[in-house]
Amino acid sequence: MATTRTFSIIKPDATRRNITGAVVKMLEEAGLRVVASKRIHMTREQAEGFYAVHRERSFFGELVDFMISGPVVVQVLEGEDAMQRNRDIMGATNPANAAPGTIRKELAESIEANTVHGSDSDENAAIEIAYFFKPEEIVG
Ligand code: IDP
Ligand code: MG
Repeated sequence: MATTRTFSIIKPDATRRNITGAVVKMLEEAGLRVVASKRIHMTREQAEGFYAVHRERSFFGELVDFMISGPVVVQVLEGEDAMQRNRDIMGATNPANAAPGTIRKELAESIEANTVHGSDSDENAAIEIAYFFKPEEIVG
């Protein structure tokens, strides 16, 4: 299995509760390495562009409002099969359905305020990484 990269966001519910360290600890314990990280407060335009694939979904407006309600931590994660590994440790979108030991089961507040984003394919990971990071910001 190859070493690959994926894109992660620690969402505003986690920065608000001061639990970004707890999230990173779970990512690291799952075998992922943070090779780039920055705390930002997204603009509405940035959040709408990032979630453009969801713009027809009923919750799009609320999702954008939530994602700009506070700072987030955008990250590039590296590891063996990083995209799938990250999705596995994140758990299901709705924390009520997430498996024990996953970030969303242990830490998330709701289906919307669910603590973490993770790319859902290697292709989208590359697109999402490039949306927030210049190549020279990914330092290993
Ligand atoms: P994912 O984050 O597990 O990949 P997606 O279906 O891509 O889930 O949805 C993107 C984000 O939109 C979710 O992480 C969550 O914050 C929000 N979301 C998804 N479904 C709902 C919903 O039914 N109500 C409100 N927010 C939702
Ligand atoms: Mg998704």
